[in-house]
Amino acid sequence: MQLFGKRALLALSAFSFGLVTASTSWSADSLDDVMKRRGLTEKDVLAAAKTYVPTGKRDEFLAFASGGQSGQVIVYGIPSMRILKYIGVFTPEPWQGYGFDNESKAVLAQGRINGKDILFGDTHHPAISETNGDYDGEYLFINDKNNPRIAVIDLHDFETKQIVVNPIMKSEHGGAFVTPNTDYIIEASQYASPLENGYVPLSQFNEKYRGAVTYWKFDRKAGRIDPKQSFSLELPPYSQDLSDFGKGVSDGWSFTNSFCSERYVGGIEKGRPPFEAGCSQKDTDFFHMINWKKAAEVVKAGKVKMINDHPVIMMDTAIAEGILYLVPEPKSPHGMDVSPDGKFMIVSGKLDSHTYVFSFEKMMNLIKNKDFAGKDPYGVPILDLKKSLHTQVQVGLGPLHTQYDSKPCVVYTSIYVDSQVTKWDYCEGKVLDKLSIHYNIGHLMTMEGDSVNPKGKYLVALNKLAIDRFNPVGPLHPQNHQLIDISGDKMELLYDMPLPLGEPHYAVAIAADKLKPIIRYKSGWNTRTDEVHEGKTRPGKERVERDGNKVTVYGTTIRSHITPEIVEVQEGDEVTFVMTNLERAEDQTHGFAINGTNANLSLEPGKTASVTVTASRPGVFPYYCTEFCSALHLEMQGYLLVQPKGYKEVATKGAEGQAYTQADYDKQFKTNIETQGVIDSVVGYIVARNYQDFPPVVSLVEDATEQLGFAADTRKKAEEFAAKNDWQNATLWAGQWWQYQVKAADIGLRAKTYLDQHGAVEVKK
Ligand code: K7E
Ligand code: CUA
Repeated sequence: MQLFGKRALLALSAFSFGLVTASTSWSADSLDDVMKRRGLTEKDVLAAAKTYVPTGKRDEFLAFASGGQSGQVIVYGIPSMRILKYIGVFTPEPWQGYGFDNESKAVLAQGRINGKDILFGDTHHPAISETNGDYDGEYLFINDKNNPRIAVIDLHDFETKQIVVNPIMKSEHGGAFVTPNTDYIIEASQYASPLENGYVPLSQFNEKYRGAVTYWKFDRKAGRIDPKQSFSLELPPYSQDLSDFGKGVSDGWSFTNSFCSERYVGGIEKGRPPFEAGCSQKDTDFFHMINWKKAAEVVKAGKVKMINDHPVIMMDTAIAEGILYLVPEPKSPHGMDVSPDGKFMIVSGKLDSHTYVFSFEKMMNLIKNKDFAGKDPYGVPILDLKKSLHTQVQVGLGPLHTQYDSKPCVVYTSIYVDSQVTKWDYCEGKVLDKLSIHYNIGHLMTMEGDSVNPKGKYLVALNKLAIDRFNPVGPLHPQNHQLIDISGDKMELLYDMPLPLGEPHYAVAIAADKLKPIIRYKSGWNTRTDEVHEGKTRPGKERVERDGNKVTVYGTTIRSHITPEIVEVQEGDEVTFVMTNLERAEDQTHGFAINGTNANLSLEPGKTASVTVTASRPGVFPYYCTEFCSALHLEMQGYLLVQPKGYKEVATKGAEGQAYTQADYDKQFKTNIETQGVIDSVVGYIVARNYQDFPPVVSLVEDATEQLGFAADTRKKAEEFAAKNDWQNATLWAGQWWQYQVKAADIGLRAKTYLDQHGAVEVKK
């Protein structure tokens, strides 16, 4: 403590004598020197300048990428490609305490299937909530392909709030996509299965196996999906794939493509050709055109079958009501992307070199005139391919997904086999530019590129293979997201970003200024239910309650102590720690972990979270804060002591460390008075400047003021003990007083640095 004390004081004195000043010197290297030394071309330097975001500056867009098999969502900035966050969604994420605290465990438990915890997800398609077809930045939805589920993430705090399990699907792919006002989130099945649970032999595939599409009702006010208001449509057993909602003229309709409309059932082990052969025989597959607005009315009218307690519009009803049609599309299609005005649907055939542009107007006319080319085996009317097409463009081998530019008629399609992005004009039907990527692109994403108002500027290629792009790290390579400048006529590759968390499929990017996340919670907040936590604890109200063998610890954290510090329980007790972080200061998160357990909390400012452990064996279990939150972070500690059954206390002497005298107290007191002088000079420096023009500094000053308030309180305690000649407690409380001073000084110096770096000026009094 003394050593640190000297150092802190030195730093403080150095400041007060004006020795610590912002560095103004710059590297003597010229740009030419650096280019030569690092072997950079002018093009490299230009690309760097287009992506580099200097310290303290922020990105223009935020991307939300699916985390693939990690079951998470990855957030990064564009154009810097700096990773900002992994959001725990379907999989526990220790740093955020996700899947470790009781509150988030309850969210993950919503995703249980047949009572089983599913601890991974295969996330594919994130979708941002929309208002009038524009991203509004409030919510993010993402699907799990393997265990058909949709998660709701609140973009006010970037936390997962809800997981819903699809009641009838056994696998899915065509989700999550939203209606223009986020009334519904779509989820389409992938591999056909019986909608009921239970065994059905594959010999009954045609009759009993089915596809489906689910429309999940989103309750915007509650910020949650309402499963009671959600419904599904039974579809033929074609492997349904990607989906999109209509908008503008096509609002009210949704589109879901499919592959393996051959309905092949495989059997390679019996000497039959594999799925890949049987599922790609026909020249065309079908996309489904569904009038979801009318479907919602059909559900209201009760024309549904309840399957697993969930309303399903059966195919014959859908056909009779005129809400389901099929349109032939290139075989083994991928991608279903509706144009910003809703007039066109772009579909690519993975085994075709063409991309097909369908005209909504033409298709509606065919439907209106009952001009059908035939019916499928289930009686669903089929439209004629040629009569539905606007145009067809040769874009390259293995086209997949398409995204829209801010420039009218301009789109970008990912070309998987050729490893290219093709820029083309879907109005005129001509190719404009091609760019090679590395390697084998899946999805691609332009800024707000699937909204009614695409922003252009950048495109990210989400590549499946990285091969030789990065330093080798073993056989499992990172994924490669390549940033491409699309502001000019020619696309320009700017940057390769390795992503090592899983295989992202789709990503969406939103203008950063549309997001308004909070920086602290209302105090005592249950962040998963968005209500005041029932175990919220105010400072001074920390306590331990016992009810039989259930012990509840109502605790708090604040720089730099956990209250309580000693918790004694008996072997066999069930102990719940409900911890409230009392901090109001930005970024002052504390952690909480207990030795020998999975207890692991992340306590952001204002948050209350709980964790339950069973004291199954007697012993000494230290707990501590896992975030380096302050100079005395390591001292942010405590003990969970589990006494053996029938334990009797025995008196011992020399229990703890050191004894203090009046001289110790006087010395500490003197240090504190000196420190106060230094703090006063820091405060003087700040208030002599226009600090009120800088909101981050204003909140730092508030935080420092709070710490000084604590310092004053503890000084009183020290002096009270001193008056009673209790030098032990007097000295220790004087030490605590000094701790608060150091925290205040630390915050003050942060404020001072900020002011220096942001050009604060002296104000005349
Ligand atoms: Cu093309 Cu799941 Cu959207 Cu992968 S999907 S690439
Ligand atoms: Cu709180 Cu470390």
